[in-house]
Amino acid sequence: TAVNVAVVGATGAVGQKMIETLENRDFPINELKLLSSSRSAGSKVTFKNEEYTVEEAQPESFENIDIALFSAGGGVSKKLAPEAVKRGALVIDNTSAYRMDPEVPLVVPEVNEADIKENKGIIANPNCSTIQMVAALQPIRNRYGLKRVLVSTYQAVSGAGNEAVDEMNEQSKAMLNGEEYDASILPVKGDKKHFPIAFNALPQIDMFEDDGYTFEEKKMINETKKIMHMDTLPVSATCVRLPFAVSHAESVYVEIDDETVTAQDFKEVIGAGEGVTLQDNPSEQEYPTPLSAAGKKDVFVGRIRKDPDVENGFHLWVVSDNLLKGAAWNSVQIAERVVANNWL
Ligand code: 11C
Repeated sequence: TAVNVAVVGATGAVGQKMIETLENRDFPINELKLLSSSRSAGSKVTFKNEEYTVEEAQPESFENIDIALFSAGGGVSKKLAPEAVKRGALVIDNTSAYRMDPEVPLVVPEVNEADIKENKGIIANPNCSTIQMVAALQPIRNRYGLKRVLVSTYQAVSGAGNEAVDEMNEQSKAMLNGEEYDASILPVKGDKKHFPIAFNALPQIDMFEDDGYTFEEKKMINETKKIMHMDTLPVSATCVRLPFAVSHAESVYVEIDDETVTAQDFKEVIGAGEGVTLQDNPSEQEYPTPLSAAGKKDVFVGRIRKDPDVENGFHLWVVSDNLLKGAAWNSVQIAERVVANNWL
C-alpha cells in the first residue's frame, strides 16, 4: 500500500537526507508533500526526477497525510505535530520535543521496534549520537547484559545544521589565508558566546544544564535508558564537536555481567548485530572513520579491546553517519516498519 507522506523541514540538513532516503529506499509513496518554515517556502526540491515546490507548513497541510516526518526544530514540532495527529497523520518526530514524554515511544528499530505499536500518534526519533550507540550496545546487552556505559563523542558539525558547516568552511579558509574569521553559530547558536570550530575541538554541544552536563550529554544519558528500557543503567557522556562535516564517532566503554568474555567473543557478537558492521582488524589498520562511514546507513564498530584492568570492561569505537542512521534513515526505517507491519 502506498501512503501520503509529508516532510516538514524539507530544506534542512536532515530534511534533505529524508527526501533522498525515501527515494533510495523506493518508499511506497502515493503523494509527497514538502513543507518548511515560511522562510524556506518556495524552494524547489527534486524527488524521483520530479520538481516539488516547498510549501509553508500550516495545520491544514496535514489533511490526508498518513505519515509526517518532522525535522524543523522542536518549536515547529510542538506547534504542528499535534495538528498533524488531529488530522489522522502518524508523526515521526526527529526533534527533542517529545522524546522523553512517557506517552511517546522513542524508537531505534534494531533495539525496540515493538514500542512503535504503543504510539498515540507521535513516535520520536532519538538524538543522533544516542542512536548509533544503542544500536551497537543492543547485541552486547542481548548476549552478556550491560552494567555500565561511559561515552565520549567526536561529533560532526552537520549535527548543528548546514549553516554551521558553512561557518566551519569559511573559518578554515580564512585561517589558512591568515585572514579575520567570524564565529557566530557554534558551539550553540542561542548561547551567549561563540568560538571557532575550525582547527579546534569544542566540549559543548547544546546548552549547559545546572549540573554541569550539556543537553546533548543529557540526551545520551536519558534516551539510552528509555530506548533500552533500562532505567537504572549507569550511563555518562562527554560530548565534543570536532571540525569535520559528517558522521559522529564515539569512544564507548562498557561493563558487562560476564568476566570470562574475550575481545574476540565481543567482536563476534557485535559483528552479528542488526544494522551493525564490524570493521576491526588492527593488523590491517582496519577501523571506521567519519569519512568512511559518511553516506552509509550502518553503524560501524572497531577498535574493540578488553580493558587492561577491568575483567568485564570493554572499549569500542562506534561511527555512523549522523544525518542517516542518526536522523533521516532511522526515521524512514521506522516508517518502513509501520507500513510493513500494517501499524498505521
Ligand atoms: C548535534 N546531536 O550533533 C545534535 C544534533 O536533538 O536531534 C541533533 C539534535 C537533536 O548537534
